[in-house]
Amino acid sequence: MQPEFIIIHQQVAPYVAHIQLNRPKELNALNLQLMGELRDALKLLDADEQVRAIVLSGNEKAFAAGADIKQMAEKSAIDMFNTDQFSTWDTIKRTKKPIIAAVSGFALGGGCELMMLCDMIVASETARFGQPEIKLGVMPGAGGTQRLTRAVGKALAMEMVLTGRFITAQEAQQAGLINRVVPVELFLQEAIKLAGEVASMAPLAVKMAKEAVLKAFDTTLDEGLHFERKNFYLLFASADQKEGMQAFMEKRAPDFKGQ
Ligand code: CO8
Repeated sequence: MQPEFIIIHQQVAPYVAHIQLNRPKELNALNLQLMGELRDALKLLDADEQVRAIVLSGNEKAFAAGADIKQMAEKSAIDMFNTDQFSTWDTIKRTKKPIIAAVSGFALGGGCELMMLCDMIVASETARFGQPEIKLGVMPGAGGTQRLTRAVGKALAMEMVLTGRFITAQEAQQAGLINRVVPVELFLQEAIKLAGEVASMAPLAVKMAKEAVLKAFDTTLDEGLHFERKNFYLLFASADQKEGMQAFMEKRAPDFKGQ
């Protein structure tokens, strides 16, 4: 069945797929159906050998303005528990291929949290980031207190989470939340370019390197180093390691096959 709230663009660059959140009238508010469609699309692309990196965007006005408040407003705690919407987020988190967020306009609440689930972030000058849940009488629930704090530090995270203040793209870049800021007309193009660069590397090395970098967020230094070393050794079992090093010695570009 065709998804209703996302659009999947295949091969926007060699080995790069693009998923666009597409509920423009609601500023891409993340309702349960949209999140389910996104989870399913990412699972498919993660298994597709023709895809090596994924770009996730909204539109110029909004990446996503958060969870769908209208869908949540009347829910009880038990409804929320039974719906278990975060299992969708847990599946998205397990995507092995890198996801590059292309952000313009609002990235708020669950939208900011979804963006932080991505591996790199390219933002337009008009992007605004925030965790305004506090203004609704709740708090972030999809990683906002954890990933934001790890990215920007306690002082700014506390301020954003406790006051709901939005920060600009410039401030977000200075704080280390995002990779780069570009003029609005270029945000998608730049994200695709960055994804294309990653997609030209050896796919197994990219996946294992992503896994190892993410490991840094939930383990000790010693365990992380051990994990890194195992992945490093494992890559010597790949044909692409032989090809990459041979190509270097022969002074030619490598031809990576993902094996
Ligand atoms: N949910 C539902 N509808 C929304 C949302 C949202 N989060 N954001 C905007 N909309 C709708 C508006 O209701 C409006 O619809 P309508 O035309 O039918 O009234 C339409 O989108 C356009 O919005 P505005 O008219 O408000 O546009 P403005 O440009 O005036 O304002 C803002 C833009 C500032 C972004 C404003 O819309 C706003 O404050 N939105 C809510 C932001 C917010 O509070 N987000 C946090 C939501 S809670 C959350 O994310 C919890 C996450 C935890 C788990 C995540 C699970 C997915």
